[in-house]
Amino acid sequence: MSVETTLADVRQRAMAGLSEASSLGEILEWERLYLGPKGELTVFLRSLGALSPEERPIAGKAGNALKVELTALFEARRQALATADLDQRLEADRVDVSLPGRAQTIGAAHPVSQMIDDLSDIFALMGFQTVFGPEVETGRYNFDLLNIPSDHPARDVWDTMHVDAPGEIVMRTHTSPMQARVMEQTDPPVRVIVPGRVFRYEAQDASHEWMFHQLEGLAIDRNITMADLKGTLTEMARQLFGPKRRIRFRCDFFPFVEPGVDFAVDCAICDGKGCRVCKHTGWLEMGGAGMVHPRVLTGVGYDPAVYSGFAFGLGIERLTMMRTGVDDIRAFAAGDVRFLRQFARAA
Ligand code: FA5
Repeated sequence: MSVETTLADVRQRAMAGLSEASSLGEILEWERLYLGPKGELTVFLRSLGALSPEERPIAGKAGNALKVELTALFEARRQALATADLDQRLEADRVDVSLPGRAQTIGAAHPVSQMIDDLSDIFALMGFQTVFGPEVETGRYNFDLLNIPSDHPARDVWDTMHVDAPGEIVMRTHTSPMQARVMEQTDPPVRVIVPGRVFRYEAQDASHEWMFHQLEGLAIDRNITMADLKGTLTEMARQLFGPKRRIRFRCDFFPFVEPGVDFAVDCAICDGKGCRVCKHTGWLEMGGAGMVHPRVLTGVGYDPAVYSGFAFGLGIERLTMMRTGVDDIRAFAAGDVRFLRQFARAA
C-alpha cells in the first residue's frame, strides 16, 4: 500500500471516529487511538526512517499535515464536548433560587435543664457548689455506704437496673451515692448539690418515669441542725415559686438519714387553698430529706461527734411540673418539639 493510501485510510477512519464520539471519555479514547504516543499516526510518523530518501520528505509532509488537521479537529471537538458536559452538570445541579429557604432552627435548653440551671444559681447564692457524679454506680456507693446493706429491706424500695449479673454494678437509683463520693474526697465543711439522671425499673404513669432527674443536696459542718435544712429548703422554694412559700416536713424513712422527712411546699398556684395541680391538698411534694445518719458519716471517715449535716433529694421533673403546670411527666422525655418549644427561653 502506498503512503498516500495509508494516510487516506487513517484519515477516513479518524474522521468517522471523530464524528461518532459523543462524550468526553470517547473523544479521549479517540485521541489515544490516533494521536497518542502509540496512536496510528504517531507510529506512522515514527516509521518514516524505513522509507526511501525520495519518499521520506513527501510522506513526512503529508503525515504532519494530517496530524495538524486531526489535532485541530480533536481540540475543537473536545472543547465542544467539555462544554456540553459542564452544561449538563450545571443543569442537573441547578439551584432554584425562587424556592423558599429552609429556616434555621435555634435550639433551646430543655425545661429540665432550665430547672437545673435555676437550682444551681439559687444554691450557689447559699454557698453550694454544683458537682456531677457517675450514672453507672457500684452497689457500694448506691447502697452500702448509705447504710443500705444487701439484706436490708430498704434495698427493695428502688427497683434497680443491674448492669452485671451479681448486681454489683447498677444504674444509680438516686443521686445520693454522691454523698459518700464527695465526703470521701473532701474534708468538712461540705456544701454541694448534685443534679443528674437516675434510673429505676418502674412502670411509667403521669407522675413516674423509669429515667428521671434528681437534685441531691448535702451540707456538713459543725453544729448543723434541722433548722438549717428547713431554712435552706424554704429559701429555695421562695426563689423558685415566690416570696410567700412555706415548707412542710413530715416524718419519713430513709436509711441514710435520722431523722428522715419528706418535704412539700405549699402550692404556689392556689396559694395553698387546694387546686388541680396540688390535687386539692394545698401542698406539693418535692422530695426526701433529713439529717445525715451517723453511720454514713462514720463510713466516710467523718467523726459524727464533731460533724453533723443534712441531705435532701428532690425530683427535678416534679419540680418542673409544679412550675409549668405540665400534668404528665412522660412529656419531658417524649421528644416532641412542639411541647418543648413552649418552654424555650432566650439564652
Ligand atoms: C430518694 O431517692 C432519696 N435518695 C432522697 C433523699 C436524699 C432522702 C437525701 C434523704 C436524704 P425518693 O425515692 O423518695 O427518695 O425520691 C426522691 C424524689 O424523686 C421524689 O420525691 C420524687 O420527686 C422523685 N421521684 C421518685 N421516683 C420517681 C419517678 N419514678 N419518676 C419521677 N420522679 C420520681
